[in-house]
Amino acid sequence: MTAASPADDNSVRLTPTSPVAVIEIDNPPVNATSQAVRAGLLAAIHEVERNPQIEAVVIACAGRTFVAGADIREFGQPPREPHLPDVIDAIEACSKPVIAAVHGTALGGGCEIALACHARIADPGASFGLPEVKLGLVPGAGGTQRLPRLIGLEAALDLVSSGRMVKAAEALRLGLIDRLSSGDLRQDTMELARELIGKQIRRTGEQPVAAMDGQNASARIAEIRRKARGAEAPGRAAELVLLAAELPLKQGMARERETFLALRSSEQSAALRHAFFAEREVTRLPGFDAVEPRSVQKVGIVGAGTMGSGIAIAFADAGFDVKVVETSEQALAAGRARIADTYEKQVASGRLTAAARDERSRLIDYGVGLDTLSDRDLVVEAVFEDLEVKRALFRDLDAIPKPGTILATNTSYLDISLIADATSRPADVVGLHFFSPANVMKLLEIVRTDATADDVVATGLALAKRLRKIPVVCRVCDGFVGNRILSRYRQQAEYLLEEGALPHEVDAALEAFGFPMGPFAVSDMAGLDIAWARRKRLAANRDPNERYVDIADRLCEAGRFGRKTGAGWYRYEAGKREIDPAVTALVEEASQRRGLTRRKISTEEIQARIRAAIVNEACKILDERIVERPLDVDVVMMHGYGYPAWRGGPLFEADRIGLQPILAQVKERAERDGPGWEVAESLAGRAASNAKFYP
Ligand code: 3H9
Repeated sequence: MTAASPADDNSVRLTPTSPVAVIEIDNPPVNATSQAVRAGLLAAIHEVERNPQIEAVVIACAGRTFVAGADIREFGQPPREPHLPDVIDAIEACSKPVIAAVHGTALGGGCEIALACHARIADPGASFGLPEVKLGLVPGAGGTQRLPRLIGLEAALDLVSSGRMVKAAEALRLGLIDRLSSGDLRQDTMELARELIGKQIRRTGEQPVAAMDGQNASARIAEIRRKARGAEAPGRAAELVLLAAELPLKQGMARERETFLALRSSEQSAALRHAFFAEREVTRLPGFDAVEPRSVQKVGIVGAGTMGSGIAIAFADAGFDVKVVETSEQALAAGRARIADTYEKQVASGRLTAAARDERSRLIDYGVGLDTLSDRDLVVEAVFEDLEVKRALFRDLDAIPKPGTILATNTSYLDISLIADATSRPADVVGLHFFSPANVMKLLEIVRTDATADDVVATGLALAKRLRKIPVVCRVCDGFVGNRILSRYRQQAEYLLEEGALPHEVDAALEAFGFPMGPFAVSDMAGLDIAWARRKRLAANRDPNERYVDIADRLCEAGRFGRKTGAGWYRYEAGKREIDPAVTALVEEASQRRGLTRRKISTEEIQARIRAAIVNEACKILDERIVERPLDVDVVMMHGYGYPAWRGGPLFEADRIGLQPILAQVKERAERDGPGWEVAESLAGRAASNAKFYP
């Protein structure tokens, strides 16, 4: 029997074998439900209904995955018929059994197709999820109404409001799928289809849903909204899920569609779509398409402190051969214990199996002294943040690994060109700035000097992909992209203290903005001592005209290094953060020393000033060509510094709200705050002409 193609572009093929036919979706790269796929699926279902030889049908996908959702690129355009909910309704209404054969990821609209089938079978490696909330949407093709009918309200609330994916085994436990394939997925699905011929069809939309107690439901919704930190979609999605217990499918779906269409044209969804594509775009550096990366399998890590251990784990988790070196047996033992402890915690919490821990631990070898690094393809230095210490280390390192080995530094502020100059091979030197904890945080700044070879930068990008990190390539400047912006943002936060705000007010305003934590709470968590040491080192070179707030120095002088000492910007009673009158007194004294009369500062002013500080510094970074594109800054801020993704990052957001008010705010700060706060050229130019950072 030959395959017919109900889609114009061959993206959906029907093989009308008897008694079980196969509909195959083939729309690379991820089988998204483009208009052609929707039309093709509908035509195929109609043909299945019409053809008396067909008694059951399998829906399967070609390529690496089942349908990974609606085509996100179509969201900026008016919806085109046939709409996915109608196609999916036709699947569910089919008078012959329809079985989904799932491999790869069944996400969003793809998961919704599977939910509407009359049975679902999956490859053990498959995953399922409704990630629409991550795009500022709710599922729009029945997901909120059908999922609870299969797995109950409680579990559906969790999946729909978090957007989390579940693996096939969990999907089976939850009742989302009926069977796991034990070998050949297609064959197993055909078998299941034959079993279902002549049996009563089980339609998901007709299944009852047990309601949830009203109080419990309200508490869950409140909790979901709180966790969403300003993102609208999770709460809206959760409300729709609850409707499944109250309304028949058709009415529930009408409500879902209405919400979906409203959110599809929302600012938050536009921002989150930008975030989605920006995360992928950063991996493609203009002009680097044809540059071949170097081959890396053996990695050396110098330094087994917090950063070094985290980096070692990140590489071992990705299957690299890792060697960690320290200067003494004692320091090495401490590092080894730190790594073992991290893995133990992962096993205890169920995130890692004992077998995986053993396998990863085996990939990490330990040694004393740099000499043991001679066979490495890449060496990452993660020692004390001091230029001379690092230069000396690179001088020693220069003589050891073979030619072509990449020498990377994990510095977060220092001038990498000066570090590279300490070697005879500056073209092989690059910054790989990991964020703490390095095995968890996704962001990786790849810092190139003027001398760094192109294939070294390309290797950084290729490594990021293997490490499952999000890379942003930038050039050298103090603090690179993220820490440079952070310094300005923190400085502005401290100015606010001197002028009348208190630490908890600044933190609360920024948490209301959508940051997971305000800057003072973050600082207490990270510890105040490292930044203090850095300020002391830089004190001699500081511009005496720059407005300098010394409250943090005074906290440190009093031994208040943050959570670890029980006190910092707050005091901690049994781990709980509390406002400390001693800090209030220090802040008020600082205002007096500066001769400022304290005033009440509104949440809006705090947010506007911090935003202006971030955008202005981001523009300076663009002006200096530290990064190539505005989206590079957005990605750094969203993935390394908690800038709310539903705002799309600072530069995307600046365009959406308009540059004029931001420019006005920056000008005012520049006048008041003096050196360091000059208006960025590109901000002044763009705002004056109303041009935008994004087209
Ligand atoms: C939805 O379904 C709404 C419905 O409820 C209702 C409708 C009415 N569309 O990530 P990768 C591209 S909302 C268009 O690098 P991986 C991606 O841009 C949707 N394009 O691969 C990239 O292109 P390029 C719900 C898409 O293996 C290429 O595919 N679904 C889409 O690391 C490879 O992607 C989602 O939110 C798409 N839906 O990860 C799922 N998806 O090569 C979003 C991917 O030009 N997708 N592309 O850069 C993902 O999470 C990951 O892509 C996936 C593969 C896990 C599938």
